[in-house]
Amino acid sequence: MLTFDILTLFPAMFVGPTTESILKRAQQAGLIAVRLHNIRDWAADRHRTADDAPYGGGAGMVMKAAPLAAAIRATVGTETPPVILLAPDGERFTQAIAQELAQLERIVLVCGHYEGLDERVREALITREVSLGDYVLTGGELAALVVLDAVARLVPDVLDAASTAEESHSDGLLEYPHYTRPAIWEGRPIPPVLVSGHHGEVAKWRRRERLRRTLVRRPDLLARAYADGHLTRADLTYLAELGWAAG
Ligand code: 4GS
Repeated sequence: MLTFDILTLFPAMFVGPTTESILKRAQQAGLIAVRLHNIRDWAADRHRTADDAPYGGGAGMVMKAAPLAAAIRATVGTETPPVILLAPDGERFTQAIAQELAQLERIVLVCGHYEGLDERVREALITREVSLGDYVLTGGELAALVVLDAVARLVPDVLDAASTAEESHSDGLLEYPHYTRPAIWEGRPIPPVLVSGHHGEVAKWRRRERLRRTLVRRPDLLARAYADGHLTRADLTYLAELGWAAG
């Protein structure tokens, strides 16, 4: 069981995404737990203030240290889970990080909002910072949901093993194209090999499609797959036919 503790000023933002489909089923099956904590619940004053104006002036508001720190400390308790802040200056979130986090028993996700949090909370209590990418969101909530989703689906039995084994980014190649009935749609036929009944030929075609698509769309990933030893002699022969030379 992997428990996600999510600290946020807007717990309602998590309701739809965590109460539908696979994340809903994973919780019902006891494979993951999602616990939402409203940072405001740790504010000391009558107005439950969680933010304040920045020292030194400037636009926007800053998340106050005390309520956020109290929320983190109460949530962490006596255990030592990673306390991960979602922020654009963190390390880029990748499938490798998702794999790493999926091995843990507990993850605390802290959603920054406004201009950010008081830097001293970062220094004192945040153990890791993760960014979805080089763009600016209104808050860390959507980023936390992406991390939650990508990690939860890697927890054993949340999906069937086959669906995570071959997919994009797990072995560094993009996926092969998928088709379902009808065999001809708006004049477009499916690749005949898929109905040939030759499983070996299907597997070979799919591997080649993965290589070709990765070469065309993400040559950076192909170079990485090569460097990581994910490409076979047969792969390299096919790629050479496409004009790709390693390095
Ligand atoms: C991201 C991001 C982000 C930054 C939160 C501005 C509100 C916002 N969080 N990956 N303040 N990219 N956060 O844009 O994680």
